[in-house]
Amino acid sequence: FTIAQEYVPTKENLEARQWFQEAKFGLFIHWGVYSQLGDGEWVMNNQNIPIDAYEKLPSFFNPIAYDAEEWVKMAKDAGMKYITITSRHHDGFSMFDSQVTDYNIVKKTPYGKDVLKQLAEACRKADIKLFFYYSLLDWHNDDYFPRGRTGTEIDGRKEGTWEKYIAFMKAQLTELLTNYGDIAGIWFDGHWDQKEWDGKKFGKLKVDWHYDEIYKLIHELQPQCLIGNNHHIAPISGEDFQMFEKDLPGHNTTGWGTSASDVGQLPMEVCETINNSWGFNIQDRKHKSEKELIQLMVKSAGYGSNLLLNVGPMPNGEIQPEHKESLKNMGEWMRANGETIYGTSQGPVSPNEEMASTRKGKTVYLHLFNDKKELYFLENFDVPFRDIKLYNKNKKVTHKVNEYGLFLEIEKEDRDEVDTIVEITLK
Ligand code: H79
Repeated sequence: FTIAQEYVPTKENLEARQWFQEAKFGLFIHWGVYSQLGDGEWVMNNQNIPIDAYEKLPSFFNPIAYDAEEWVKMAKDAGMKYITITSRHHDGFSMFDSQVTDYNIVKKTPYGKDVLKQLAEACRKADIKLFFYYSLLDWHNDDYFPRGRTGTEIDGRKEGTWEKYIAFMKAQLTELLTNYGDIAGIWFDGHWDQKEWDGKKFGKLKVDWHYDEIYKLIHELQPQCLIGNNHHIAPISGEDFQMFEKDLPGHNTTGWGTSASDVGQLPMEVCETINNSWGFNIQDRKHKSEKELIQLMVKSAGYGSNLLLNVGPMPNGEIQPEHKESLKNMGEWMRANGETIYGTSQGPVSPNEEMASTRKGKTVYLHLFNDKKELYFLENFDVPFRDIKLYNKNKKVTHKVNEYGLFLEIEKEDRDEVDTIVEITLK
């Protein structure tokens, strides 16, 4: 018998994890031929669009306004340290030059160019790291058989062979990790498609995803490449970070989130939309305010996690103007306060609706979100400290310690509508 080999990350990989953990803020990009319908990236499934009808979409995908350098500059100005882009989403269309399927941007669109290649070059020039999102599930490929629980009504696929599908994914991942320089990570999604679901929770997994082989292949090609998988369960051996979709670590407001016991020991990343859609959606009016977005980032950091914030570019290749505006504002905030976020780890006070905390060495940054409140009580705060003052202002904060914890008094004039930052210097 054989004993399963436990994954041991290489030195390069551990260094990359350290970089990742300190990076704290990245840009997620959902862009594909679906963007043209303005109804999100799930449109093929949601509207049960047959294969032959959906296959018309690439024939007029021509993003003449796409400027990779502009995207990268936007991300950088927002204070983001990396970009994660959809190389192939659930619709199965490859947004890159692939030799193992013709169903790709170079072969099937009038645009005819590899958008990932351009992005990879722009990222390299600007010193931004690049991750590829890669869907495990596929609504187009015959070999994605047995079918998962989504896409079941889509007409036009034949029955194929699972092992061929695994080989196809390996070939594409080899392309993605060979033709685009150093790739910071692969972001898998769709695992849950092959799990039973009773309307409330997931059940048994129906297939073997061959993660052992796939993860090994990735790490052999690029040892520093960080593997994450949006499977909504505790990390699997071979993974390097854990992501949380639309929920903070250990939370489950979405119904498919995680419980505290699912949160592992790996670097973490929360992903969220600026509005309520990943792919371009013309009817989405749920744009989050600057305050909501910044507080989300701060709370993520309060868990020691990164925030991967999404934009869904328009079919012409431009980013939605209101999303650009949000990112610009976040960048301004980051330039003033980034010191309290980048390179920090989880602070001594767990995040809640009213506060979060981050920590760097002997400094704790306490982030207070309620500008209506004068007295803050930090229960059981028993870390010995020297000094408490307002961040970036030369002003002490009135405070008191007793057997219950620490009391802070924040005067009205010192409160910030988005985040009042208090700096606690530890002994
Ligand atoms: O790429 C974006 C989305 O398209 C993808 N992940 C982000 C990053 C995503 N797809 N689905 N979801 C996220 C969550 C939806 C889960 C569902 Fe289900 C799968 C809804 C129905 C099937 C989980 C399983 C909830 C019910 C069954």
